[in-house]
Amino acid sequence: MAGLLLRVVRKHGGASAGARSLASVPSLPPAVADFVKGAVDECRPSNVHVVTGTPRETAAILAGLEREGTVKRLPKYENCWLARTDPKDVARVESKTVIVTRNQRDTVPVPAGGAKSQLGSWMDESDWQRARRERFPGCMAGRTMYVIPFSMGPVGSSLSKYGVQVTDSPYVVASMGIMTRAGTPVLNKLAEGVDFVRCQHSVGRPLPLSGPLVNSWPCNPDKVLISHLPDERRIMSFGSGYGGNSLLGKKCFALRIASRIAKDEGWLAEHMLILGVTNPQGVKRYVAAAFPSACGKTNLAMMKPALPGWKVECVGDDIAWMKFDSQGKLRAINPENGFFGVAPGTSDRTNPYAIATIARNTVFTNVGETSEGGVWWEGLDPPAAGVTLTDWHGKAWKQGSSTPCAHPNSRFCAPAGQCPIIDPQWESEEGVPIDAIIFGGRRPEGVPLVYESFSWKHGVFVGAAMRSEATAAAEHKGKVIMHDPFAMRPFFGYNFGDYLAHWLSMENRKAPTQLPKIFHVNWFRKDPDSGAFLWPGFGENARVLEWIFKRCSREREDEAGKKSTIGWLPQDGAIDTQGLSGVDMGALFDVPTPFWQKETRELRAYFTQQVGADLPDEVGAELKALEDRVHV
Ligand code: OXD
Ligand code: MN
Repeated sequence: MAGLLLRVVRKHGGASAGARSLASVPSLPPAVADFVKGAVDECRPSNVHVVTGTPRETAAILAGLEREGTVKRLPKYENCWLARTDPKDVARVESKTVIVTRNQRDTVPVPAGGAKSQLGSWMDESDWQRARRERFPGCMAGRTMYVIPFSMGPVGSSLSKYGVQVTDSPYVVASMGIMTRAGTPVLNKLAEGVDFVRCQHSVGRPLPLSGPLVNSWPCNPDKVLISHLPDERRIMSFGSGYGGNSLLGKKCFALRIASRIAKDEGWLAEHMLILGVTNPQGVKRYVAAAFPSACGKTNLAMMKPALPGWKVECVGDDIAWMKFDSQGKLRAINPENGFFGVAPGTSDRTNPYAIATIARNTVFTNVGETSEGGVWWEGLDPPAAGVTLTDWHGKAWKQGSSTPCAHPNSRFCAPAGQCPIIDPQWESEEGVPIDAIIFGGRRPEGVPLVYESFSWKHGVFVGAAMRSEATAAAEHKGKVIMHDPFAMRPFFGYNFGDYLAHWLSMENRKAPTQLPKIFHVNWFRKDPDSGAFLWPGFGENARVLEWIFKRCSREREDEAGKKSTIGWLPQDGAIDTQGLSGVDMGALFDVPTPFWQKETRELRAYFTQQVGADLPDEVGAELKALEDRVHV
């Protein structure tokens, strides 16, 4: 079969949309055809389908998935679908995610004393070749290989980049169709000869199956390997059909590979949301914000401000590509075309605009289902009387049960354009101008609601020092406070020390440069006695955005700010608390010296063990200055 297909590929100068319609499909641009031919030779699918991206094609793919039992229609909504995965395939698998470079130090700083790097996983080229040989040959037998031409960013924008993903998962095709701009317009762009990232993905379950599938969800958990070859601009992912492991445009391309391209080309690819905020006078500013996974990025990106007269509009909820323009303004695009958001906790109270966004054309994965053919998860109001629930395993579920109805990392995958507050500029080719960068994390103690860095260098240090409670988005368990510098720990495409140097270098650009201000926020501080959150969060975070807005407009350094050991804090009264009751601003802004002494000791140990000689001197000097200020 594979031989036959290869002959077909050669005859047409490229792979085509499958045996059914070989004659009617345009041939692929030569570089794409070479890539596809290589993948066909290796994976030996029985058919090849070049994705055009038409609604009719998407409907046919979803109908096929429904027939296979991989997704079911949710009749309560228009064109919404539910997938239940194999319970062994529910999250990103960081322990099986690697970057392949000639030298380990190109990927990660070499940790002290033979410890394992927490800043990425390097794989040696020959080990990777062996791993590839153990996985890919013949892995698509009996299946269709889909060829997805896709664009990260609006097709034609100077900030966009292109990719071609081959995959044997129609679920991935349906999801990439939402998360990226995919299909014929991108193929036309590729025909101009533009570079593209080569993305090869297989669920790793050739036909005939060697064992039964769970939930009709093909995957191969024992053999999962998500590998990146930044020098070749190539991604090869095997064994998982889930989220960031398989929708290769997202974490693999838009962060890991793109961060490396960005370093080479002088821009930034970051794990950041982008939002526009307009004050009651109609002045608008854009900010980009980096938070570790599952810290409420989507909620902040779509915030409904509690402050009268203020407006927030969403450009993106997960990834920002940013580049200084010729006037020196940092311009950002959201390279994605959809939201792949964590469902539990999303409700009319926490994120009404997300709820509106996911009401149609959405693929849900591992959420609960109602007897009315709707979706349900923890955080939503209980369903109406008489409506029963089925959990993410497909079993009857009752409130109060000891297991959750929806998996904690269950997701919605919805078109960004459906968001009622999508920013009018969200697809602008030149990107939106960024005035402020915000870092943040889940810090139950010691870290104030908001502070501003003293300088760009200090801001880079603040990003490097980020820590947060662990998340359900990956396989970590429990509530440990993990280091997550720049919220990029799982997503760095190259050595973190070099990444810091790249950020620092923005200050020394020869061209005009207006550096954005850098802030740190913490919505998650808790009362040590009661354990309750000190800050109401959600729409009330607009009060913090207002202070940030004012700081960006300030004429004088000390306007609305007071200097503390860790950065500029709001002066008393500078944050509008009108209408808020029971909020202890004193506790929220306390900067306890013993806490910061411990924090700096912890940071020094982390930098010493994990970054070592690769830590730029400027960042070391910022740590020393903080130690001196808190008297370690
Ligand atoms: C995500 C993540 O899915 O950060 O966005 O894990
Ligand atoms: Mn993310």
